[in-house]
Amino acid sequence: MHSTLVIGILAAAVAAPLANNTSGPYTDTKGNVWNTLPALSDYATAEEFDALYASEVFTTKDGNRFQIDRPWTAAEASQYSVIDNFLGWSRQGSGNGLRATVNCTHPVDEEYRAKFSSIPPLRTYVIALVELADDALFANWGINFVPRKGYRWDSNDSGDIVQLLDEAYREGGGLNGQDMMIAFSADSTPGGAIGVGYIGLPRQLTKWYQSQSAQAAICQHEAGHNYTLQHCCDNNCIMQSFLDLGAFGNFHNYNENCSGQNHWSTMNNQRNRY
Ligand SMILES: [Ca+2]
Ligand SMILES: [Ca+2]
Ligand SMILES: [Ca+2]
Ligand SMILES: [Ca+2]
Ligand SMILES: [Zn+2]
Ligand SMILES: [Zn+2]
Repeated sequence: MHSTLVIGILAAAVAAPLANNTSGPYTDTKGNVWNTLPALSDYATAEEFDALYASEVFTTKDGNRFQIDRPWTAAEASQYSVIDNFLGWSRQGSGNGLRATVNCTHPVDEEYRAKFSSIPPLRTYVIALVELADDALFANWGINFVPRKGYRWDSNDSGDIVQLLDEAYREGGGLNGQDMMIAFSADSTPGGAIGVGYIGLPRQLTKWYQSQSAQAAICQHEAGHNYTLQHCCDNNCIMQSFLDLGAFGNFHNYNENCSGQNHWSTMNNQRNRY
């Protein structure tokens, strides 16, 4: 089968009223209520933050569940900026003869659009980013993300990352008849989170962060959440609570304690979800 990748010209947002505009306050699994999400910058060390929140699942007022994908510490930033230059990205494989095409819509906010001189290079960048993100999904489980539509969306500059996710969904016209929303934002986000994806829903948002390959890794991690994965403690798995570029493309394949999941087999079971 052969098909041409087409992503539409960024259309103006459709003024269609959609639900899901009630991100917070958030509750955690212990029943605590959070008016603002905990931020790495409020803690002395990443270890302290991770011990409290790496495996926590938060719930919006709508009942949508998510986890906090924290930004890098300064030490991690220097470590991973070195790794970034040496990664091989092409893992496209056979998909084991299976195909699960996931057509995608891509709301892009004004700060992200401003990184580019015009729409064509933005479009090329987003398509390449999403195509990197799905390589391991396709090779292992036949999940093929296909960028189909782009949308202009203007992000509220004071929104937290979950509010950005919901705003992108609302102002980007929801799923636009596609299977999944993969949104992009370069807004300054209180708390510094780098991405978010609802657990078990086809909605995710990747922040402008570090490099195109780093953003592809964020997008892949959020896709894991969309396919019901939760954070793990395997230091070679992309589903850790912070971005590990060395783990790009890897999903652990055994029953792991922090997540309570086998990420590889969960993905395998969920491959036709969307
Ligand atoms: Ca690909
Ligand atoms: Ca693809
Ligand atoms: Ca904005
Ligand atoms: Ca807006
Ligand atoms: Zn996460
Ligand atoms: Zn894992």
